[in-house]
Amino acid sequence: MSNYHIKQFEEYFQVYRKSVRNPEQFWEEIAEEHFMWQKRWDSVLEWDFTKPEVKWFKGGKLNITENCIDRHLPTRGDKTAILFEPNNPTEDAEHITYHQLHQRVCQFANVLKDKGIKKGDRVCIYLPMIPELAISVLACARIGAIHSVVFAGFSSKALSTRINDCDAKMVITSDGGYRGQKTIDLKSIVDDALNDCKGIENVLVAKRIHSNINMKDGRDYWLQPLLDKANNHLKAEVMDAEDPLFILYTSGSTGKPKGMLHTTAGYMIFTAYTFKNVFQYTEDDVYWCTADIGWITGHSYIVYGPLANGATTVMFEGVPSYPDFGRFWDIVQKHKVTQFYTAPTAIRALAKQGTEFVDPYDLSSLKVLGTVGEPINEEAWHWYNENVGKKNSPIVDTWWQTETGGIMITPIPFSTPTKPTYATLPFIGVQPALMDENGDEVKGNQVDGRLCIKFPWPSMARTIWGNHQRYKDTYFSAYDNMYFTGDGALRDEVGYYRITGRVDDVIIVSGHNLGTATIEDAINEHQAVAESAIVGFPHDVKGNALYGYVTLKDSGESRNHDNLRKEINQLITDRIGPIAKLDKIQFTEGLPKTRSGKIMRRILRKIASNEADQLGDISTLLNPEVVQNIIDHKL
Ligand code: 7RM
Repeated sequence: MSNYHIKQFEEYFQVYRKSVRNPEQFWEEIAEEHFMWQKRWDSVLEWDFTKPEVKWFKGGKLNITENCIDRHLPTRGDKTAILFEPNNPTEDAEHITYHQLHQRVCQFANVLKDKGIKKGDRVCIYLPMIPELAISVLACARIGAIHSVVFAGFSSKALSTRINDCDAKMVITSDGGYRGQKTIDLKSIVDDALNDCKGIENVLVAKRIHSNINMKDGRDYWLQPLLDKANNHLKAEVMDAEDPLFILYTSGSTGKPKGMLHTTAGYMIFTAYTFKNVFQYTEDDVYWCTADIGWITGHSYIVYGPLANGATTVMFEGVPSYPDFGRFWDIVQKHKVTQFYTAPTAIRALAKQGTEFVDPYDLSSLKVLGTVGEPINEEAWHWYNENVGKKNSPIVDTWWQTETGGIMITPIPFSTPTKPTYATLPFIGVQPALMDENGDEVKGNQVDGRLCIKFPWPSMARTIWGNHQRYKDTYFSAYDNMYFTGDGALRDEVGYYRITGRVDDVIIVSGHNLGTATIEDAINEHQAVAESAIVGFPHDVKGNALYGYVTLKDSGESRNHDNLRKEINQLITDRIGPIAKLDKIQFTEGLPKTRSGKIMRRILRKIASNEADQLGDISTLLNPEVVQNIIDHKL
């Protein structure tokens, strides 16, 4: 039996037990046998959640790019590392081999050094999903610079806030990017942002859409001529196991984004190990995660995890709806994708279009399907299982966070029996706990509580950049000696976990705890409903009452809204009980969403509570325009 590759349910239990009984011995063995080090560590783990401080493999020396690239060269030099599928389906896909990736990363790293970037400097990357994005991330890691990727859909204001928060010295961007039929002018957004950023010395600009852009003399440089002159070899910087690898911003309960800091060795080991097992990756697979590298899912499961395993990882520039809603399946067929990892919001959007966009494609290459980002509702789960997986590919519902760095609760496909809407069991080395309001752990099964983690895992974020106190307050203060996730969860009769949503999405009505996700599931069963979001608003008898925002599949006024309201409340009564009935149901054209597809219930809650004047900055939403419309039609 190999601890590195779990193939059976029995093995999962055995390895899990080992990993929690003696975590240091367990992770030491994985680190030793499956990675390349320049110097061995002095201690495997030192930790103290009260400070909080966590150190994995202290004193160990390595470079993550040697593990992700160099070590594969003798055996996989000509294998495709990155398979780039452009926005335009008639443009050829680009196969970047490990050998080519090595050269391109070294060239890029030499350019960074030439421009004065040193170990520990922060480099902001604001690029669309083109190969330069993955390559620049790796180039930073090669020289020990800390990358801070900002999703290229964020506004100039969001960009400047992130550049200034970490004092970045350089921005890497492009003239623009393609997204379906549209182009986005990234360079002008950067120019705007930099009016507020005094610390930026240089901007490197990749050419993608050949648009006419402004280049500021002495500050801005076209990337390609610099790369052409750069040497394609560079010895990797020797990094300490706990040296910072990257910062990635995530939104918190307050307005200011949190710069989550991840370090080198633990992050590498956990993303690699989870990738191998959660996707049951084997040598000739073609793995595709549809996320953007601007999110943690892209960092861990497009770039680092797959490359650390010598995998072929697909990078898709476009959107699921271009040239039509069959694009994902066209790509799966074309590249014979074996593992496909996406978000519930994408599945729901595709399901809404009907099966005529899926049925024509040969999806028989698929072995494992994954979801991540939010709770997946039953309807979407079944649609995915039936129409994409043909009931023949296990679905891994993977729960994790920017803060956790890697997948924490998940089935192991072909081993763990799956159950719709359940992320199932903790991954190897992960020790979850459910906590009640009094700060006590809820033991046993068929219980619910707030999801915490009791013991460090290798890829946990080490701090919030520049604000360790906020890190402590947000994650280590709700419960003693626990990492608090901010999510609620239940554990069923066999110990499976179901993530019920952010704890701030639980609404207490007349003393009853109601999960918005549960109510939304009930509503979404209605055949006319496309999507819904429930929030609480103050009620003088019940404490809180429920306000539902509902979008319909057919937005035309073809249905009587009062009848629909009755039917929806009847469904809720049937599924949950009359206590969960909604006081108000507003039909709307759309729901405000983050760029990663999460419904912004905070905004809906303010509107329902007559606090629409306190919405704060909504410019980073995917669709800020729906907000005014919702306010105008508030009930
Ligand atoms: C990977 C990612 C984290 C939050 C997390 C949850 C929610 C993520 C699932 C999920 C239910 C899942 N990082 N979440 N995965 N909820 N089931 N499988 O999304 O930092 O952007 O978001 O997302 O609330 O706390 S994230």
